[in-house]
Amino acid sequence: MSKPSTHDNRTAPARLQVSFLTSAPSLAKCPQPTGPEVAFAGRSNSGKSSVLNRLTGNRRTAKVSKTPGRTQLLNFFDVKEGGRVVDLPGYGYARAGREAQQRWQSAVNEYLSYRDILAAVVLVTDIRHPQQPYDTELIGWSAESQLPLLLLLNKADKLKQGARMKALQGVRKTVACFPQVNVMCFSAFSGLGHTEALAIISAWLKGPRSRKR
Ligand SMILES: Nc1nc2c(ncn2[C@@H]2O[C@H](COP(=O)(O)OP(=O)(O)OP(=O)(O)O)[C@@H](O)[C@H]2O)c(=O)[nH]1
Ligand SMILES: [Mg+2]
Repeated sequence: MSKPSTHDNRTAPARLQVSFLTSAPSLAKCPQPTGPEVAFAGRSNSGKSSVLNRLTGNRRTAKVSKTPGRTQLLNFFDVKEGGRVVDLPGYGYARAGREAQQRWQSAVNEYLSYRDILAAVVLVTDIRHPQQPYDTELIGWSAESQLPLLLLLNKADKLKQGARMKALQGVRKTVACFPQVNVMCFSAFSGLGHTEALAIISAWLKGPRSRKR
């Protein structure tokens, strides 16, 4: 028999255990709220779905695609230990057509503005192009809404260590005035940042059920 590990992992799960609940095209069609929800937002193709898959340890949780605009609905997943995670459609995908873009955009905006059960947001950006226009707006909005935000500089595997740290420091400086924002490098490919991000998200999912309005 192997020797038992001295490392206690009971407080930090190794992955988020989720099951797909439903997809919604608008706030009105969202499922009945239960526990806290953590939403994954960001530009199209920044890797929101891939990040979620890394956190669940299952490549098939959310659909990933090289073609931007893959996620077109609000996708809800029940988390085994309580709460939900929501994979949102991305913003800024010009080729989707103005009408489709506006439809997703207004569904995302409505969800972020009026979903009382929303506990926190994971903002996924590409480390090579962080803080694009709408990203900055979302950060400002989370401050006004008093909603915690985890800013992931995803695709960190695309940069060498020096460039990665430079990007991280640059972004940290610009968000220093937002105490509700936590920034970290992440790679859905290599798993960099996985443990830290998971600890933060798990704590949010166990937190109070709704935000103050
Ligand atoms: N190198 C690298 N590529 C990544 C990483 N995360 C995602 N990608 C790639 O980026 C592309 C977009 O990934 P998705 O997870 O579908 O992105 P998304 O933000 O959900 O996109 P939409 O649903 O269109 O908004 C895919 O080709 C992924 O394989 C990462 O950490 N490193
Ligand atoms: Mg997606």
